[in-house]
Amino acid sequence: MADIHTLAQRLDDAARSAKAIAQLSSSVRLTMEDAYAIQRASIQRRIARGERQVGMKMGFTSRAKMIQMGLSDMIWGRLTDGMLIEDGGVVPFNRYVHPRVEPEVAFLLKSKLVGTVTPLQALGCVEAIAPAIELIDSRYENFKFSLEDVVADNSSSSGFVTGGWHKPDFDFTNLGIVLSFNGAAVQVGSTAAILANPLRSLVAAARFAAQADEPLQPGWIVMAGGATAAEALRPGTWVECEIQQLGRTGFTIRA
Ligand code: OOG
Ligand code: MG
Repeated sequence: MADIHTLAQRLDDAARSAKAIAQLSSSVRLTMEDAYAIQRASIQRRIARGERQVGMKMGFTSRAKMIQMGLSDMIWGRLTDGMLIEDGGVVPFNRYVHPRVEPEVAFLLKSKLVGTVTPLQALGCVEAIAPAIELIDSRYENFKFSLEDVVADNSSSSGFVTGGWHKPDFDFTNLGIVLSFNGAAVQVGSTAAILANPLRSLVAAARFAAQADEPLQPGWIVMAGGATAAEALRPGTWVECEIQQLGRTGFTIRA
């Protein structure tokens, strides 16, 4: 049986020092239950240092992401205010091990959401939607992991930025997306790549929240998952995500 707290500390230390570690599964046998317990314990360490949970992220909700990472089950992670990147802000490269970015859609919740819900019920809990970028950074060497390893590592969650919020009173199921580095497109896609409708990611998030007994809270942000494959960041890059009808968001990663 894995020692949850020791493993959580190993991952938390790796994230804070931006030093990669070996996959946990190379030395211990982990179940998915262990993996989520480790994730929870590592986030509790952040909370104990004064961070606050501000939402949830979904992972592997598009074919592009599943194919890129060779994994095909949906996963989730916890977002804290310490991961928030200011829209148009600057972050230092050396805070991360081997950062990547991916274009996403973010939901801002206006009411509690948990359990088995329909897409329409999920939509009823959404205050607004925004274009977003997730900065993922695996704490494992070579950005390689099993499903249990990545879940324990908070599903690679490391940073996120959101643009302007829009009332969700229009059809956002198939909006064009461009992810660009220094103004040049590096990934193009559509919100339809996210489970054919990003609301389905929110439906899944509500189900996971019920399993974890941690309802999604009003004011929380839910990141729907990368719509395209992730792109590796190089120091000194201005990253931007533009989504049709939703506008843009971005940041610069400093050398
Ligand atoms: C795991 C996290 C996946 C997404 O949006 O699919 C994820 C990873 O690719 O490192 O964030
Ligand atoms: Mg993501």
